[in-house]
Amino acid sequence: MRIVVLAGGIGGARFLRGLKRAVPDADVTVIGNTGDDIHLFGLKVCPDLDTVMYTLGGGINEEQGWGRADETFHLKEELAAYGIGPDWFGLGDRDFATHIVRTQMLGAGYPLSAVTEALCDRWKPGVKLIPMTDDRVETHVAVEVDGERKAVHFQEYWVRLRASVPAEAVVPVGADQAKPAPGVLEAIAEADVILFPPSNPVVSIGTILAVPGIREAIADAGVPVVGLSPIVGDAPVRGMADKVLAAVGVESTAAAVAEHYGSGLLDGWLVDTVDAATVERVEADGIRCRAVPLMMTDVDAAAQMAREALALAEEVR
Ligand code: GDP
Ligand code: FO1
Ligand code: CA
Repeated sequence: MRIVVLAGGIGGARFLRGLKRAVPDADVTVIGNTGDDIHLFGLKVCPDLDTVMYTLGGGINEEQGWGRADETFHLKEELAAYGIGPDWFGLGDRDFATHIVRTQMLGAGYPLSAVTEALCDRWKPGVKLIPMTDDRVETHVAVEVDGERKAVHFQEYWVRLRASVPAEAVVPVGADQAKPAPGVLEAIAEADVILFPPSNPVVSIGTILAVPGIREAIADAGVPVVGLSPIVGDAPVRGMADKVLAAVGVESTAAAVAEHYGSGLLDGWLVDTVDAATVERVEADGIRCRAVPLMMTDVDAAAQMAREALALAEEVR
């Protein structure tokens, strides 16, 4: 079975680990969000690609959900001693190596997709991980700070400001000019099923869908497209998805997120059992909906979610 998954960071990665356990022999292609990418200290950092790679490769910091296990921060401390920032973004020594290799290869002319493949040669995530695009796309967030309206990089909004101010707009800068990376449209066209894991609908999956051609390819693939709600009990399970959903005028409910994707894109939608009352509303929108446990408390729970998603896909096929 060929499965295509659009993924952000933590939610996407943990779901993928469950999917791998549920269907070990499946051929899984992951289209990763690169809108979170940021250049720091002259290095290219790709948080969502790395979160997927480290989680599936066994190198992730489990508690945090991002960054490396068994990490130290000597390099960051040394940079700080030189007065070199930013100090608000935590890059560890082990993680730095990934960014150095990536930046070196990009400098030598390799596209991000080839660099990602090379990094995965070490981590062996067991999936084909492809960035959504080789072109530069950067998610910016319009905010008002001290009466002044400005756009900040998504990481500055999320990590430095901790999404403490309302997001007035979210813009994937460069997306309209970006092309899907090699292999993205091919994987979608050849898929037996397409899954949207419980990833951020705006800044993860929304950004991937903003690359011209990807949304259309999914809608035209003619195979079941099934999503899992990242909103449980009217709130994000973790992170601040409610802030960026508000920016695009979507309420933080499992049903509203399904409607945001729309029946033109989604065939099936899983909501958590606590949101069972919303199933009817989603089905009224023409999206087949089931309520099942959606908390990824461990890999087995994530694997069960993956089985439910694949079962729903068979129902709507
Ligand atoms: P990020 O890039 O690290 O923010 O990760 P993603 O975009 O892939 O996923 C973030 C989303 O995953 C957040 O909106 C969370 O609400 C959601 N999420 C995280 N853990 C869980 C879980 O156990 N169950 C569900 N249903 N959603 C989750
Ligand atoms: N998230 C934080 O909340 N604080 C950090 O200092 C931080 C550093 C960081 C470094 C590398 C990396 O791959 C991810 C990192 N993240 C950090 C996570 C990341 O910013 C978020 O998970 C996503 O980009 C949000 O979608
Ligand atoms: Ca992300």
